[in-house]
Amino acid sequence: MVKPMYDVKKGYELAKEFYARYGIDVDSAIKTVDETPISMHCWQGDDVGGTEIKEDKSLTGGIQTTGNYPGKAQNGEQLRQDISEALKYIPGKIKINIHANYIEADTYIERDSIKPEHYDKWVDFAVENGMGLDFNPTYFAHPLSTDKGTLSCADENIRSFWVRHGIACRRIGEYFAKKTGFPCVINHWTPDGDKEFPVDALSPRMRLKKSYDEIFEATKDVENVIDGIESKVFGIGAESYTVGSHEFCMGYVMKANKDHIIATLDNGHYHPTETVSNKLSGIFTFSDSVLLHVTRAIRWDSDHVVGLEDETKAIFEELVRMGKLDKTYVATDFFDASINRIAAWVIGIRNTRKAMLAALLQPNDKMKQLELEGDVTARLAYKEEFKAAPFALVWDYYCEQTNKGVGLQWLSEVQKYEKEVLSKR
Ligand code: RNT
Ligand code: ZN
Repeated sequence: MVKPMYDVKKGYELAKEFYARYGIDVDSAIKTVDETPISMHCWQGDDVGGTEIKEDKSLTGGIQTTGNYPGKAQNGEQLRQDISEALKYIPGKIKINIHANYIEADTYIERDSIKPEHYDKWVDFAVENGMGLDFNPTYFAHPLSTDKGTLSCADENIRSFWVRHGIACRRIGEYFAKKTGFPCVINHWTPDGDKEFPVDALSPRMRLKKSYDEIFEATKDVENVIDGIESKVFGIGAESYTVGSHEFCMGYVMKANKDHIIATLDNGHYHPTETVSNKLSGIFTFSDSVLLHVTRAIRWDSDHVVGLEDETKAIFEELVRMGKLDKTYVATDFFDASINRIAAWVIGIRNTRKAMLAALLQPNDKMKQLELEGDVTARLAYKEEFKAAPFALVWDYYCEQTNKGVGLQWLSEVQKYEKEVLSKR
């Protein structure tokens, strides 16, 4: 890699001195950041297309990738090659997160008949790299996923088909955990909803509850799998009503009262004035854990690449200040097809980890103390002061230490890969 543009070590020493004045231990912050896993979503690499053997691979369910940047991965091999390229520039512990439609079999396998061995190439990849493997049922992009719904469908044949899919996925999750040695986090998201507000809003929700109950009951022997239940405010084509609303999903998780069933909060899934950062303490009052889908919503659930913006930082500040970072499963979920897809991963996941570091490099105990004493003036002074603290110098040092590229060093490498590999696809 090209030489650093400045003396990174010197910058780190200076920053260390700055933070020490506030009693902040830079090295322990680096250690925490490095050891906190981020689950890297595979679907940024191919616009959520998947690797099922079928004609129509169009994306449905009210989510969309926009853009047509050349070089998208065409199969599992290419996708893993691209993930490996991105991982060269992403520091810290990573898990790989795949969807059921990233199956690799010789023929089309129906979603309710998928088996662990259909994912062995992903398992081998994870094991070779010492990483955990997370999973997601794919309740969308399928002829039986229509505006009639999936797990909430009134047609019993369709509903039970998707229940069987959920069951198969939990068994596959257990297999992943066994093979990799890391627990498998599964996220359940259904696109079910209505363009208009339904006359009967309750029945679909009762059926969704019944479906989740059936999935968990049928697989209650499954071990080392954690299940996130993801809510959403609306999707394209289902603007008025979402069966798995926030209240529904939170209600389901709390009522289930099982360690492995937790809420998934995707920060693209709320009204613009609602923030995930502000919801976390409410969730943790009643639940021991949470699954995060870190994304960036522009006006809607647009799934832009994660930015180092206020809400991203606020989410990690909340987790650090509550002492819940190690109780949180952090996963990324965005899909931008308008830029180099490897750069999208690198920018978004680096930003996620950078926000984590920025949150750890704050006088959190001091600010809590000031708040307790009612010194709200000093609290604001500290908060504002640390927005411009030199955490980037610590970040650069961390990237150098882990050999993941300081600053924009990764960019020319990714451009080279685009020229040598992506442009030839
Ligand atoms: C959709 C949800 C869901 C998906 C992935 C592909 O709005 O965020 O998590 O993005 O499962
Ligand atoms: Zn999501």
